[in-house]
Amino acid sequence: MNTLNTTTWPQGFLWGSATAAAQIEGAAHEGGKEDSIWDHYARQPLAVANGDTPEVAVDHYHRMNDDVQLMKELGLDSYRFSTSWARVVPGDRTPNAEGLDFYSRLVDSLLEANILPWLTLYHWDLPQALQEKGGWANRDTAYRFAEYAEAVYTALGDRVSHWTTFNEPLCSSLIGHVAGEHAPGLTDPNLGLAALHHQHLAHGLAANRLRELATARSREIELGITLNLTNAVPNDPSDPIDRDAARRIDGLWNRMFLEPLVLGAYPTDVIDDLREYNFEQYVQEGDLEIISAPIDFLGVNHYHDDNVSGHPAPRDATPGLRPTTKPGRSPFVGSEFVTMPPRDLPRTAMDWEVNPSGLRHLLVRLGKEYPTLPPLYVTENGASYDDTREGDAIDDPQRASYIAQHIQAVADAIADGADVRGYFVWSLLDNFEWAWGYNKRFGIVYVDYDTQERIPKQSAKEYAALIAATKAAV
Ligand code: IFM
Repeated sequence: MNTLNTTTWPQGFLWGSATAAAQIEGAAHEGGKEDSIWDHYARQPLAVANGDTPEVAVDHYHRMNDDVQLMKELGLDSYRFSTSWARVVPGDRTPNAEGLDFYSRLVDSLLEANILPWLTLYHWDLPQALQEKGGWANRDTAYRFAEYAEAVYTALGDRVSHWTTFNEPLCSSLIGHVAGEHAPGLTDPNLGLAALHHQHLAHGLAANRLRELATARSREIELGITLNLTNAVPNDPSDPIDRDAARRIDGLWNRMFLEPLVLGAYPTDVIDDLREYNFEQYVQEGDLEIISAPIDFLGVNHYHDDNVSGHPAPRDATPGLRPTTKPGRSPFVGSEFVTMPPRDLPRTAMDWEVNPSGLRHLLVRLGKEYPTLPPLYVTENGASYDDTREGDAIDDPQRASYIAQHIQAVADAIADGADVRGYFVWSLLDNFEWAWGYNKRFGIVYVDYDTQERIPKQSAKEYAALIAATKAAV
């Protein structure tokens, strides 16, 4: 990492790391917390690899102060974490003071360590009690989300300036409700599309509510959302079937999320692709105005591009880019059969291609295609590899190199004119990787799941050295 040009970084560029409540906290039924959809889903047979659950995770709930100390030692400017709705408002009842107190102590601890708290309100863990009332397919959940946002703001708004409404709504809508590979594990395109629109609405309602609350208290607030955006690359650019499949994936995965937020409209080609589902039935008058409430930043999560073909995959094809616990299911809506044959690139333990130029391309093209976009932050980027522990050292040269190459790609994007203001590595700690359970390690800090011991990996040390070098260069 030290070979990176440390002088290209804009003043105030934020170096951070990210986690999410359900992936690290544990204490799933402690301190007043009740089931989230992930607690419930993980208990279903075959839902999660090895039958793993978020019940204990990496016990961050009890080790929070030590984890903040680790962040301080790494020299992080900012820590991106999420609050658990099921901890803050368990069972869809009234706010839980003990749950809010945990986040209040976390925020105090971060500020004490001079680390900017970067708070995400929804990283996929809906209270199960709300799922039982229809979850995201029920429009009412959007209004409940704004109430939850207000409860968190009331407790933390005096100290937290950076607020993200949603993390990767693509996953919590289509992957959870169409592919069935994430909680709530449903496989109904109609529910997925309803969830997609209701999550957008929830974003807009919460953004407006947070802005009003901050204004009434004369507080500065930075508001945004994080999307997982991709470059959909036609497998054979000369093949019109592959090109159209790439258009559909770009439409469904990128533009259906970006455009209502940024342009106040859904992309017409995708609405047309979805005509058999009558997507517009979910959109009421005034919704798009709410959804396109101004934001101050866009968080971009990017790990790999998507190589898209409109032709059926060969029977023996390498599994696709999503967990394959339920082969045959797909996060696509529509009748096309879209596959992702591997390109000739190195791959991570997730079988995701390593292609840093994709990140550069994405960051640059976002600014060009959407000139009204606010500043960008890379709110997640990182890699899973099968780490092995040799005594007290974890050498993870592949992850260290992945991170270094992607940080270089961010520097190159900035040089090409992209307005990128920060980079958050995913993840601070090894953790519960959703349907993959504890099988996939993304942390720059190793966690021994038997003892909960934390050991910074080589990648953590190199990331810390890079942060220190960029600061020294200013
Ligand atoms: O672990 C996830 C995270 O919760 C959301 N973005 C992708 C990461 C790696 O799969």
